[in-house]
Formats: sequence, structure tokens, C-alpha cells
Amino acid sequence: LLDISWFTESMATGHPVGIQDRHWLQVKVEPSPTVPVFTLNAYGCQRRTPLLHHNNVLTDALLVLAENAEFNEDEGRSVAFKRAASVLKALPHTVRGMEELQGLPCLGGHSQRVIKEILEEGKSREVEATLQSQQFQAMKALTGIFGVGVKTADRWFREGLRQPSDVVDTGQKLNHTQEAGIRYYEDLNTPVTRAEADAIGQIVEEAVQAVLPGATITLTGGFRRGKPTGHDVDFLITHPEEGKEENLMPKVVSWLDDRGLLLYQKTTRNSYLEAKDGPARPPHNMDRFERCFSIFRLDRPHRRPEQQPQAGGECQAQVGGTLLGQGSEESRDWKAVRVDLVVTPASQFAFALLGWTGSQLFERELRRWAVHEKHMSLSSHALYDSTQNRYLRGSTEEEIFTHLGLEFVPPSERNA
Ligand code: DCT
Ligand code: MG
Repeated sequence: LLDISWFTESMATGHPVGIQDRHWLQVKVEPSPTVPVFTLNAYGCQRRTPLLHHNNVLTDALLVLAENAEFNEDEGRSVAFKRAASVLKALPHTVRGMEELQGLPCLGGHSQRVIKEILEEGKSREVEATLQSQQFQAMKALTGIFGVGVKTADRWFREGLRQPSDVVDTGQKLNHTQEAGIRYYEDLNTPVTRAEADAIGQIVEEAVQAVLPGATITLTGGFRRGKPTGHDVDFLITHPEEGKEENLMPKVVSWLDDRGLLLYQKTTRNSYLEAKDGPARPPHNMDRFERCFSIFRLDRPHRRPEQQPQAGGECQAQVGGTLLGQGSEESRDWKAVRVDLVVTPASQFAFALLGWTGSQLFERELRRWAVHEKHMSLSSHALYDSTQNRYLRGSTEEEIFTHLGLEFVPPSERNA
């Protein structure tokens, strides 16, 4: 939309123009049909992928197929659909015809068939059938239990289980994590808001300052990329003085636990040693930091009196037993929220920040780029250059992108 009032008015009268008498000229820019409309780089880490994009109808469909492939333990196929969706997310316009996809990377035959059908008929039969399928629905519900992976969910599905209440009813043997997953199922499947993430940030900050003054916390994961909601809240904890962060996690966890703020926690110790675990080890191991998988008990903001639950409202939602449900959401003044805490030494902080900001596909693409294009090995701890046989240091994300020969992509554009 161009404001041409300055031109028309001054030509006619020579007087300055007020906003109310402006004239607008709408200009439609149409791509020439013979020229490829847009080109994109092949690796997700070379592209800028905003959170909000123009092709949700197509990407939602492709991501259903990606998720279904994951449920069938077909990782290759799942990644292929995710890469195709990721390319569409990076386009600056809504795709309306197949010719607009010419020359774009990562769009395999299967993805193209799905896109074509949606563009021509409004929907894809394969996607519709997947969404309707009992297996897909059951796998989604069962893997939605914290602590339950595809293998367990698949075994349960084969045994006839379809939803979390079936797990309780049939008396499945559950580990500590899965018990928590069942108990807080509804809350953990309700998106965490940014306000809730910030409230938890304040608590974590207080805990960390109490046990190690000068330590810092950083919100990572989807929230750092600008997502308004997430399935959990991810924090990195560090201290500017290398070594001060050692054994910090148990102290933070005790502080939180003593105040009744943790409904569940499982801490793993730092097992990363550069000398031993360096270049030969798989670069994608996320579990080598001092890390705590937890469920926080987050107080809900005070309600107005008319919103207070009725006396006796603490009913347990007894779904086939005593495990599932902790009273309806309305009857509780707290919410269970998944929180991941990771402690990192200052020297590894930039690598951890880059590794934990995501998206998951962006990280996968970074590692793939490092190996295949640069003969380097990137992890959340370090970057190893196999040509020079040495580690490349970095104290900021920008430096790491430079080592990798990539243009810097800010967190808000890593939504690949
Ligand atoms: N990560 C990764 N590979 C994985 C899992 C995670 O590289 N297999 C990284 C990227 C994101 C970060 O860890 C945090 O993981 P999640 O919380 O699962 O992702 P998220 O983007 O924060 O998603 P959500 O907003 O739903 O929490
Ligand atoms: Mg997250």
C-alpha cells in the first residue's frame, strides 16, 4: 500500500496534507510464472524460520505424518516430513500452486503428493485417515504420558490399551516417572504459558541465588525462540567463575523441595569429560550435564472470591483407580508444570545455550551441517574440528556460528 497523497495533493494545491485526505494506491506484485519464485538453502540452520509463517495448513498436515512415522519408529521418514514442513515455514508467502515449489530443497515425492492434494482438494486423504486412526490417537494419548516413549506406548496399544485410564485400569507396572506422568496427566498436557514460565523463572532465580550468589539462570527452549506456550520450561544455570557451578544442582533441588515446590524430580550428574568423551562420542547426547527433570507445583495467581472453589471441591477424579487425576483443575489452586534445569560450566555455556534453544530440527540441521559440510562435531558442550584436530572455543552463540561458517540466526528465527 503506497501513500501517494504527497504527490497528488501537492500537484493540485501545493498545501501540506492531513492523514484524513490521503490517497492510497494498492500495488499487487505478481511473480513472473517463468522464474522460480523463491530459493532456499538446503540446511535448516542456513535459513531464517520465524514462529509465525504463511503455510500452516500444509505444515500441520506434514507434521501429522511426521508424528505418525515417529510412532512407527521410522525416523528417516519422520525427519523427511519435518524437513519438508520446515522449508514451507521459511517461505515468505502462502503457497497456492505446485509451480511455486520448483527448485525448493527437501520436498520429496511423498511430501509433494500430500501438498498437491491439499492445494487441489483442500485436504489430504492420507492425513485425514491418519488423524482418524485408532493407532494414531492411542499412540498420541499414551506417549502424552510423561515418561512413556514410543516403545512402551506401542506395547500397550498392542495389548489393547487406548488411553491413560486404561493404563491404570489394567494395573500396568509403572516406574516413578510414569506414575507422576499419569498423576499429572491433564496439567502436563495443558500448554505452559509465558506468564507461568516467568513465574517459575522467579522461583528458580531465588533458589539459585540462595544457594550460590552470582550464579545466573537463562530461559531457553521454545520460550527463547518467542513461543507463547510450551510443553515445558527449560533453564540453563551457570556461574561466571568456572568450577563454582559444581554440585550446584542438588543444592537447588533441596531448596525447592524443602519449600514443597517439587512434585517430582530426577537428577542426573554431569558425566561429560572433554578428554574422554570428546570427538569420538556421539555429538547429540543431551544427558551429560548436571540435569534435573522435574515437575513444579506452581501456585495459580489468587482468584477472585467468586472464582474460589466450593468447599469440598477437592474431589479426586477417580478414573478407574486412585492414580489418575489430582482433583479437577478448577478445584486446585496450583498447576503441575514440567521444568528442565541444566547446570553448565561457564566455558560450555554458549554451546549449551545454542543446543538448548532449539528448535529440535534446527539443532539436528546444525549438527548435520557441522559434520557434512565442515568436518566438525557439534554438541551442547563443545565444537570439535576434525581437520585441525582441536576444539574450537566460543563464548557466544555468534562465535559458534562463525566457526561453523554460518550466518548468525537469532533465536526467534530458529523455529525450523
Ligand atoms: N533438543 C534437541 N534434541 C532433542 C530434544 C531437545 O536438540 N531430541 C533441544 C532443542 C530444544 C531444547 O532441547 C528443549 O527441548 P524441548 O523442551 O523438547 O523443546 P522446545 O522447543 O522447548 O519445545 P516446547 O516449547 O514444547 O517445550
Ligand atoms: Mg521446552
